[in-house]
Amino acid sequence: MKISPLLSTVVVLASLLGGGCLETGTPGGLQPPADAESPRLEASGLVTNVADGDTFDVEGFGRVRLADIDAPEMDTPAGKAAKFFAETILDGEIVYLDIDDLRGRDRYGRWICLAYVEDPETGELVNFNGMLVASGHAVVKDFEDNEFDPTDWKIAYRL
Ligand SMILES: [Ca+2]
Ligand SMILES: [Ca+2]
Repeated sequence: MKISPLLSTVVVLASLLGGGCLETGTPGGLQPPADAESPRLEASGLVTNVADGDTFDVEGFGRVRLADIDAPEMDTPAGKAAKFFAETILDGEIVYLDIDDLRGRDRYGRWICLAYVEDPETGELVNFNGMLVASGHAVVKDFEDNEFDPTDWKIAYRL
Protein backbone atom coordinates (compact mmCIF):
# COMPACT_ATOMS: atom_id res chain seq x y z
CA MET A 1 0.00 0.00 0.00
CA LYS A 2 1.48 3.30 -1.08
CA ILE A 3 -0.77 4.98 1.43
CA SER A 4 1.19 3.79 4.47
CA PRO A 5 4.13 6.23 4.49
CA LEU A 6 1.67 9.09 4.37
CA LEU A 7 -0.43 7.99 7.28
CA SER A 8 1.24 10.10 9.94
CA THR A 9 1.05 13.17 7.75
CA VAL A 10 -2.57 12.56 7.05
CA VAL A 11 -3.52 12.06 10.66
CA VAL A 12 -1.86 15.35 11.54
CA LEU A 13 -3.56 17.01 8.60
CA ALA A 14 -6.89 15.48 9.51
CA SER A 15 -6.60 16.74 13.05
CA LEU A 16 -5.73 20.19 11.77
CA LEU A 17 -8.70 20.19 9.48
CA GLY A 18 -10.88 18.78 12.22
CA GLY A 19 -9.75 21.61 14.43
CA GLY A 20 -11.61 24.06 12.28
CA CYS A 21 -8.72 25.26 10.16
CA LEU A 22 -10.53 24.37 6.98
CA GLU A 23 -11.99 27.73 6.14
CA THR A 24 -14.63 28.32 3.57
CA GLY A 25 -12.82 29.37 0.46
CA THR A 26 -13.53 29.99 -3.14
CA PRO A 27 -13.32 26.87 -5.24
CA GLY A 28 -10.93 28.52 -7.65
CA GLY A 29 -12.32 26.56 -10.55
CA LEU A 30 -11.27 23.22 -11.89
CA GLN A 31 -7.75 23.13 -13.17
CA PRO A 32 -6.14 20.75 -15.62
CA PRO A 33 -4.03 18.05 -14.02
CA ALA A 34 -0.42 19.04 -13.52
CA ASP A 35 0.76 15.55 -14.31
CA ALA A 36 -0.52 12.07 -15.03
CA GLU A 37 -0.85 11.29 -11.34
CA SER A 38 -3.13 14.19 -10.62
CA PRO A 39 -6.71 13.32 -9.82
CA ARG A 40 -9.29 13.64 -12.52
CA LEU A 41 -11.80 16.19 -11.33
CA GLU A 42 -15.06 15.69 -13.13
CA ALA A 43 -17.42 17.68 -10.94
CA SER A 44 -17.40 19.99 -7.98
CA GLY A 45 -19.92 21.54 -5.69
CA LEU A 46 -20.97 22.63 -2.25
CA VAL A 47 -21.67 19.96 0.35
CA THR A 48 -25.10 20.74 1.77
CA ASN A 49 -25.69 17.68 3.94
CA VAL A 50 -23.72 14.76 5.36
CA ALA A 51 -25.81 11.61 5.69
CA ASP A 52 -23.15 9.43 7.27
CA GLY A 53 -19.39 8.94 7.16
CA ASP A 54 -19.28 7.91 3.53
CA THR A 55 -22.39 9.54 2.05
CA PHE A 56 -23.20 13.21 1.49
CA ASP A 57 -25.16 15.56 -0.76
CA VAL A 58 -23.67 18.04 -3.22
CA GLU A 59 -25.67 21.04 -4.35
CA GLY A 60 -26.85 20.74 -7.93
CA PHE A 61 -25.28 17.30 -8.28
CA GLY A 62 -26.88 14.78 -5.97
CA ARG A 63 -25.93 12.21 -3.40
CA VAL A 64 -22.38 10.92 -3.33
CA ARG A 65 -21.28 7.56 -1.99
CA LEU A 66 -17.53 7.49 -1.46
CA ALA A 67 -15.95 4.71 -3.49
CA ASP A 68 -14.20 1.65 -2.12
CA ILE A 69 -14.52 2.46 1.56
CA ASP A 70 -17.04 1.59 4.21
CA ALA A 71 -17.88 3.61 7.30
CA PRO A 72 -19.74 2.09 10.26
CA GLU A 73 -23.53 2.14 10.33
CA MET A 74 -25.23 5.13 11.89
CA ASP A 75 -26.81 3.09 14.71
CA THR A 76 -23.35 2.58 16.22
CA PRO A 77 -21.19 5.08 18.12
CA ALA A 78 -18.44 4.59 15.53
CA GLY A 79 -20.92 5.45 12.79
CA LYS A 80 -21.89 8.67 14.52
CA ALA A 81 -18.23 9.53 15.01
CA ALA A 82 -17.54 8.94 11.32
CA LYS A 83 -20.44 11.21 10.38
CA PHE A 84 -19.19 13.91 12.74
CA PHE A 85 -15.73 13.67 11.18
CA ALA A 86 -17.19 13.98 7.68
CA GLU A 87 -19.37 16.92 8.71
CA THR A 88 -16.42 18.72 10.27
CA ILE A 89 -14.43 18.54 7.06
CA LEU A 90 -17.07 18.56 4.33
CA ASP A 91 -20.20 20.35 5.46
CA GLY A 92 -20.48 23.74 3.77
CA GLU A 93 -17.27 23.17 1.82
CA ILE A 94 -16.53 22.69 -1.85
CA VAL A 95 -15.66 19.14 -2.87
CA TYR A 96 -14.03 18.07 -6.10
CA LEU A 97 -15.17 14.73 -7.44
CA ASP A 98 -13.72 11.99 -9.60
CA ILE A 99 -16.83 10.08 -10.67
CA ASP A 100 -16.64 6.36 -11.34
CA ASP A 101 -16.30 5.89 -15.09
CA LEU A 102 -17.55 2.30 -15.07
CA ARG A 103 -20.81 2.43 -13.12
CA GLY A 104 -21.37 6.07 -12.33
CA ARG A 105 -24.17 5.53 -9.87
CA ASP A 106 -24.95 2.64 -7.56
CA ARG A 107 -28.32 0.92 -7.28
CA TYR A 108 -29.50 3.61 -4.88
CA GLY A 109 -28.77 6.34 -7.42
CA ARG A 110 -25.78 7.62 -5.50
CA TRP A 111 -22.74 8.79 -7.44
CA ILE A 112 -19.70 6.62 -6.73
CA CYS A 113 -16.81 9.02 -6.29
CA LEU A 114 -13.45 9.88 -4.96
CA ALA A 115 -13.86 13.18 -3.17
CA TYR A 116 -11.17 15.79 -2.68
CA VAL A 117 -11.05 18.84 -0.48
CA GLU A 118 -8.56 21.65 -0.73
CA ASP A 119 -6.21 22.16 2.17
CA PRO A 120 -6.15 25.96 2.54
CA GLU A 121 -2.72 25.84 4.14
CA THR A 122 -0.93 24.07 1.32
CA GLY A 123 -3.30 24.42 -1.60
CA GLU A 124 -3.14 20.67 -2.03
CA LEU A 125 -6.12 18.54 -2.81
CA VAL A 126 -6.65 15.91 -0.14
CA ASN A 127 -8.26 12.58 -0.93
CA PHE A 128 -11.13 12.43 1.55
CA ASN A 129 -11.76 8.73 0.94
CA GLY A 130 -8.20 8.07 2.07
CA MET A 131 -8.47 10.54 4.91
CA LEU A 132 -11.47 8.70 6.34
CA VAL A 133 -9.52 5.44 6.32
CA ALA A 134 -6.35 7.01 7.70
CA SER A 135 -8.30 8.59 10.55
CA GLY A 136 -9.83 5.24 11.48
CA HIS A 137 -13.38 6.24 10.55
CA ALA A 138 -13.70 3.83 7.63
CA VAL A 139 -12.09 0.76 6.15
CA VAL A 140 -11.07 0.03 2.59
CA LYS A 141 -13.60 -2.14 0.79
CA ASP A 142 -12.40 -2.41 -2.77
CA PHE A 143 -15.23 -3.11 -5.19
CA GLU A 144 -13.87 -4.53 -8.44
CA ASP A 145 -16.64 -3.10 -10.60
CA ASN A 146 -15.53 0.53 -10.40
CA GLU A 147 -12.55 2.35 -11.83
CA PHE A 148 -10.85 2.98 -8.51
CA ASP A 149 -8.01 1.09 -6.88
CA PRO A 150 -7.32 2.13 -3.27
CA THR A 151 -3.72 0.90 -3.52
CA ASP A 152 -3.13 3.71 -6.02
CA TRP A 153 -4.50 6.45 -3.79
CA LYS A 154 -2.26 9.25 -2.73
CA ILE A 155 -3.54 11.39 0.08
CA ALA A 156 -2.51 14.80 -1.13
CA TYR A 157 -2.05 16.13 -4.64
CA ARG A 158 -0.41 19.37 -5.59
CA LEU A 159 -2.05 20.94 -8.59
CA1 LIG B 1 -13.67 9.24 -13.20
CA1 LIG C 1 -12.39 -0.49 -6.75
